[in-house]
Amino acid sequence: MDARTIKLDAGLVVHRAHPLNAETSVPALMGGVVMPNGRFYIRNHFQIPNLNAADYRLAVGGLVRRKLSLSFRDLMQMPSQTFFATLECAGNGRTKFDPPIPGEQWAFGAVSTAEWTGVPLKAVLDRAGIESSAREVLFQGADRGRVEGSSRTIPFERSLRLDEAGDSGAILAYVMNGEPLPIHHGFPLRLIVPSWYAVASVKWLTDIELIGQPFAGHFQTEKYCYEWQRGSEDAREPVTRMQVRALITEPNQGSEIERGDITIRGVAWSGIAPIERVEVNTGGAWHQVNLIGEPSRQAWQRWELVTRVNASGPAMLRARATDCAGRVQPEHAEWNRLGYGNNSVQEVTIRVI
Ligand SMILES: Nc1nc2c(c(=O)[nH]1)N[C@H]1C(S)=C(S)[C@@H](COP(=O)(O)O)O[C@H]1N2
Ligand SMILES: [Mo]
Repeated sequence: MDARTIKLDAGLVVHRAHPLNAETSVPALMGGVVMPNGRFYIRNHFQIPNLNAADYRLAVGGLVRRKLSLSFRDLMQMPSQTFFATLECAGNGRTKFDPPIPGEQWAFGAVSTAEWTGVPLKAVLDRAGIESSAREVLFQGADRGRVEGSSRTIPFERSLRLDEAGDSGAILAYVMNGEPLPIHHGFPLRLIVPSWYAVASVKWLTDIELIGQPFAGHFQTEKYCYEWQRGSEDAREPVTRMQVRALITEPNQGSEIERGDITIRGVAWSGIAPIERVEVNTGGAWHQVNLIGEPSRQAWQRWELVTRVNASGPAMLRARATDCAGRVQPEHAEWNRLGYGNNSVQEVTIRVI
């Protein structure tokens, strides 16, 4: 199997070419349960590494009883699992924070859903045998480069605590929507940690190391942490599971809609618990929408509402999701220094004619 370069679809908005960063346009978010691979948002910190499946090896080492070096074929021969999972960049919605925050300027489209197939992480860890002194699992990608404030070259690396890794249902994925994992999304192998902000889902995975101390690398402790100002103190917390959120995918911002019955559609998800309800406001009361498909903590659910709008002129549409753990989307998510987890209620203005 070769690395496939995907044809990027017109539904992608490219923010940067080097390294490639592109979000799914809001109209493209509409519709299917999954996002076609060519429209799936792309978030890269470094240049894309070009690995080939024939000499690929996944090394598993550190505090294990048996070190492993698994070929692509070894991995394909292990029992696999397939599921739908939504990936959302923790920076999705960053442009809606005020005051503005530097970093990739994501609107709402740094989120997509795919059907992933791969080997359960647990099966690989069981094969290696975890030593009792191990505390975390560290995942390393093949991509590397320099980050601000340092002259060293570093790899993209992230860790999970052993309890988090165990509970998460993570897989080492090699198939995305029935196709070999495209190069942009981590060919030949990537971690998928369902329900977590996608930074946890390390692409181009080449090394798994069991370590005895909390990992303190750049992408773990300098980035991907909420930093809130609380009075004179600073509060800090790592980005973990996705916050509850609904997006309106139809109608589009700025569109003209005829008076009468209008159809409002969107998606909603939460990494904490399945969605319980989504309510939509067109200017007066909140209306409960119809949720479509199966509730899941791992993947978004589509929703739809047909409602009457009689007055012509500008109208503001808002959608608010609540999950089964009782988390409700806030009117305004709390501003944080690096601009993560912005799940503020989205506002879409249309013109009724
Ligand atoms: N090796 C590697 N893995 C990575 C990244 C990266 O830059 N390098 N970016 C992470 C971030 S921040 C996100 S949001 C997701 C994006 O996955 P996608 O490009 O498949 O949408 O990959 C994660 N895994
Ligand atoms: Mo991200």
